[in-house]
Parts: sequence; structure tokens; C-alpha cells
Amino acid sequence: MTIDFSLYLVTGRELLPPGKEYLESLEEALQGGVTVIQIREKKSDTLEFLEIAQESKILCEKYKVPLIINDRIDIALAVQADGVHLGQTDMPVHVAKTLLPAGIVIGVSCNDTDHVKKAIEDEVDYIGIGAVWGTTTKKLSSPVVGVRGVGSLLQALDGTNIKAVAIGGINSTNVLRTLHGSVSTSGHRLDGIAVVSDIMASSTPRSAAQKLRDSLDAWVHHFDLQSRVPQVYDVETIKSGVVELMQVIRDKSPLVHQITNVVVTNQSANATLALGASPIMATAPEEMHDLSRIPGGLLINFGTITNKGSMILAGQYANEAQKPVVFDPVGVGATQFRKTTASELLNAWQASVIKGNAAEMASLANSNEVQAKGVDSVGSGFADPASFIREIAKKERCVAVMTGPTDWVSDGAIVVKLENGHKMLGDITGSGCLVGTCVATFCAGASVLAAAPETSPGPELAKLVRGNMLIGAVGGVLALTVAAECAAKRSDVHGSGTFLPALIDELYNLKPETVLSRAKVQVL
Ligand code: 3NM
Repeated sequence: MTIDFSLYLVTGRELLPPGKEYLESLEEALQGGVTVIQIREKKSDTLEFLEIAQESKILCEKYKVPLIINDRIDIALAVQADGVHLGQTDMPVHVAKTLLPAGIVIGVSCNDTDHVKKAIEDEVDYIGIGAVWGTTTKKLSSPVVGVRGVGSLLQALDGTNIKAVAIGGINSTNVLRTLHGSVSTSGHRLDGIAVVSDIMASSTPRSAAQKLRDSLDAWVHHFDLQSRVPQVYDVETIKSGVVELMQVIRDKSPLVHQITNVVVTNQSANATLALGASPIMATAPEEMHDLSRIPGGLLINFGTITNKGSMILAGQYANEAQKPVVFDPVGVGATQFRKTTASELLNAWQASVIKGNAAEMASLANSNEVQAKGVDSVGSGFADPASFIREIAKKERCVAVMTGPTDWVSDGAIVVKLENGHKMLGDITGSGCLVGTCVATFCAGASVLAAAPETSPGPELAKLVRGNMLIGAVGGVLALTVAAECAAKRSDVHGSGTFLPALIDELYNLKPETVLSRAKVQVL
């Protein structure tokens, strides 16, 4: 039988809110759009489990939704369930198959690629990948897989017909992030999400299910749309998009919330103001939610990691509000702590743009091709930077920017090569951080532009970020590098000390014509 795995409810009667009956909750969940139900009874004795399964089966038949039994083959047989779900310490699949009738659906829980390989060998019908997020519903015996980890497990299913759902801590606020961020580099996506508490613990399970359903439907539509019509760019479209954003930033002055390092905070705020936007350098966790409600964008720069909790919260709220999250993993290769933190942050939220120098991007991609010295990149860079940047954008599901004498930007499909800038940028501290600030400012402009009322609501609901982040990223890089060229040739610049204020002045006075005439852009 074919099962629609999109909204998979796993029961948990112990989570029902006071006054809510199990069957009432189940029926409301079905009305809200649940497509498959697994009865999971870890504490019941056999008779109670059997009765619950029988009663649930009647409801499932009424709504024509398949019923799956967790762990207990005998109960599955007794109620003629449509499937069984087996954990790694439950009955092995090959044994279960000898007991079950042909055609019954078999699913297994997978936490790593070895589990997935075994599931393929065992020819199961689907796998449950978990736990994707932390959860208190089940005592976890293995580490949390993380959104990006789900993608690696999905990739291991390439070439098979085995379906996959993610489970663990999924709710209406992180469902899009889970779906979007778990798509593998090969394009393999989840067939659905499995939830317990988000529906079972709700006093309004119908609307809890409906909320998940709406996000799922919108996302599937958006994913299909994206895979069918890749966006086409040429140099002129990119340049005119950038100057449009320059104007939007000056007209609308979007908020650019920056959690950045102590070395560059002041100059970053000044650069943001110079472009016409409004900086706020807030770091207290208590204010992250309020700030996410204001139109604009977010920069997370971890040059000095002292606000990890706020970085996590700010990014998650920004994802929820569909606002840009620009991540600048300063010196990520320098210490193990930075590497672990980068991975933690990228699992917690979806970056819209990741910006780094060659060594930082190499470290994120686990490549040894370029080495770091502290926060700086050493050596001559990648042999094939265009392919590298395209792959990392694809892997991280966002726009990637690699800075250096030549700057590279990719959305995973096209690569934009930018050759503006001046070597004096290397003589001041935090010029890379300033690129991040300018990118965040332009992405904030792109987000404000896209939030205009004429945008269509359907696929928009499914986006983790509104606005064209590729143009935002290119715009930020161009603004800073073109301003640097203008600053370097001024007669009042005598060295790095006078270069920095001149650079802020040139950002302040930057004209669209200057950007259009000086920009050295190639689309590859
Ligand atoms: N299995 P909630 S996590 C039943 O990792 C179950 O395999 C998991 O509950 C796994 O949606 C989990 O409330 C509990 O977080 C999921």
C-alpha cells in the first residue's frame, strides 16, 4: 500500500492535557490533516494496548488513514494494522517479516548512516530519522541528529524507494526549518514529519495539526516550484537589483540587528548608518524576540563568542519571522570551540547567507585546501573556487559568499564573480566583518522589498526568508568594495588610520551610478 507520510502522528497518551480524551484528540488531529498514525504505548500492558489499538483503528478507518503499531508485532497482527514501526532494539526486521503478512508496511528508527544502510539491506518501507531536535517526550539513547544531519541520512537513501520522516522536537515554529534545512546536497527531501507532543499535548489538536499541514503543503509547493523554475540571472539584472536595493535601504531604513564582535561593533554600526539603514547591536536574550518582529535583517558574527544563547535565539526567531540571517563565522577554523559552535548554530537555524574568507569557508566545508592563521586566510586559495562556493551553498541551503582579492557569491546554482576592492581593506581590522554588515544591510533591504503587499501568499508562507538573498549578498560586497576603491584614491587618505573614516564617508556618499560604472561582475 502507498502511505502519505507527510503528517505522521505518533501517539503519546500521557501527554494529553487535562480534560482531553484520547479518542477525541485523535479524531480532531485526523480532522486537522494527519495522514498516518502510529500507536505508541510504552507503558501499557497487552490488553490495554490492544484495546487502544482497536479503538484507534475504527477512527483511522473512518478517516481512511493508515494505522501503524509501534514495536508489538502481535498487536499489529491482532488489529490487522497497516504497518509496524520498529526501533533499533526492537525485533529485527528480517524476523518481523517472517511473522507478518506480505504487504504490511515496515518502518525503522534510524539515528546514523549505518542504521540507514541496514534499513536498505532489510528492504524496509520507510525510516524515521531522529531525534532531529531535542525532545522531552522520549529519553534519547543516541545524540540528536540535527537538521543538517538528517540531510546526510536522506542522501544515504538515494536510489531507493524508501520513504523518510524526521522525528523529535518538531513543532509549528521549526517545521519549515526542518523541511528546508534537511534537503540533502543531492536534492533528497523528507517525505514527512512525525510529531508527538505538538499535537498530543495540545488542547486544540485540530488546529495544531492544521498549522503543520499548512506549512507542509506550502513547502511542498515551494520546493516543486523551485526545482522546476531555477531563477535566471545576467549581469544587468544583478546590477539593477543591487541599485534598487540601495534605494530601498535609504527609503525604508530597515533595522539591521547585529550580534557581532567587540573589535568591530562601532564601525559596523557606522557602516550600517552610512548605507541608510538602522543598526542595533543588542545582545541580551530577553530582547531577541521583540527585535525579530521589526522589519529588517540579522547579522550573526562570532568573532568573539560571548553570546551564544542569544545567537541561537535570534536566528530561530528570525527564521520564524522569515527574516534574513547572515552568518559570519569569523575564524571558525582557529579553534575547536568555534567549529563546534558554528555547527551548533547552523543546526539551530537556517542561515540565509554565510560569508567568510577562504579559510573560514574551507573549515565549514571540512576541506584542507586552504589553511587559516587565526582569523586570516593564508595561501593562494582554492584551485576551483567557483565549484567550491557552489557546492557549499548547495550543502548549506543558502547563499554563500567567499571574500578575498576576488569575491565569490553563489546560491547553489549560479556563481557570481566580483573583482572590486582595494588592498588597503587588508590593512584595517574588521574589513571582512564590514562586508558581513553590508551584506546584512542589503539583505534587510531585500527582505523589506519582498515584504511589500503585492507578493503572493501561497508559496511565500513556505519561505524561511523573504527577498532575494543572492542580490542582497552581491549588493553588500559591491557596496563595500566599490567604496573602498573610492576611499583609497582620496588625497586625504594617508594610511590605514585615515582609510577607515574615508571608507565610511564613501559608503555614505555611494551613488548608484558609481556602483554601476565600477562594478566588475561576472555570472558563471
Ligand atoms: N522517537 P516529540 S524522538 C517517539 O528519535 C520518538 O526516534 C524519536 O516526540 C526518535 O514530537 C521521539 O514530542 C519523540 O518531540 C518525539
